[in-house]
Amino acid sequence: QNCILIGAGMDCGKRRRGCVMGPDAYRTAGLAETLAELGWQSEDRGNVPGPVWVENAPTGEVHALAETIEWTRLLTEAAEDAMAHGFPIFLGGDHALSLGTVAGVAAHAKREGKPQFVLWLDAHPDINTPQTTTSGNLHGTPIAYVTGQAGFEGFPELKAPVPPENVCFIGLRSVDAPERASITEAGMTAIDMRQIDESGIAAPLSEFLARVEAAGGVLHVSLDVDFLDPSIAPAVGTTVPGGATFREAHLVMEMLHDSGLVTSLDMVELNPFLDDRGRTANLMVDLAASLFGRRVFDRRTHSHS
Ligand code: DIR
Ligand code: MN
Ligand code: MN
Ligand code: MN
Repeated sequence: QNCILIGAGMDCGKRRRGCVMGPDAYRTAGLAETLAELGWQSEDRGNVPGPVWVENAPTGEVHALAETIEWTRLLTEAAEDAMAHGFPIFLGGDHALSLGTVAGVAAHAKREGKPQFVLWLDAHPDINTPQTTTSGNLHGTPIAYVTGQAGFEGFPELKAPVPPENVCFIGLRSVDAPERASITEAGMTAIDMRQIDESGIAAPLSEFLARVEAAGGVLHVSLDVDFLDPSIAPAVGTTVPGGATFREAHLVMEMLHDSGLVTSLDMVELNPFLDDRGRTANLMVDLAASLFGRRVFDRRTHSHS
């Protein structure tokens, strides 16, 4: 069992800076050591040398477009390559990095002849396009890009668009009007916080995992820090109250582990500059530990290789 750690300190997907420090915060919090305790060897490939956005570079209404396109190219390649060598963990960096990571893992899945599924754990669906965004922040756009929506001129051509029905959002509580429209139109599975209040988080997740399993699919998980309630995870620029609790988040990760379906992971939007003595970085590493098999007792009902 081999993990590949890829630092992607992308910081130009929004205006507030600090996500550039994310990869080293995860290393400092002991990610590799934690994985080793769980029987996973990791190969740390260091940080992808993407372009650094500089304040006075020319930008239009969309923030750091050229830099984001270049990051997308680099990360698509890095992700597709890493998939052939192990389980990649992309250490963000802001959520714009998923423009590349999801495109790359989906390209790999296509070559393997397997359908790619995506679980988006986030307060936001990140399904704006460069046309619909009102913030101009491209970290709010990766789902639109990877599902092949129009409006991404200049970005690398997608080798394998993810079918919208293969996307599941969990944790939504901040959705822009054009985003709501495209989620409905595309028929994506969108679990908002109200549904979690009403049914618990396990039922809708089980339903989605059963679909992935039945399709013989592989699953990419994209974990945004703001999926979590800000009271337990303050180190993120876009805090939204009413997020997942400590146990809801661990339960998701534990169930994902038991499913045996997850083949790649993004850990995004950690801004260590906003953290409180490393508690958010530590929590994110602990959540990764649950995904990689840390548990109190074994409850597995079926096993995958
Ligand atoms: C908003 C916020 N929907 C936007 N998105 C955020 O800027 O497009 N995503 N914060 O994480
Ligand atoms: Mn996000
Ligand atoms: Mn978010
Ligand atoms: Mn399986």
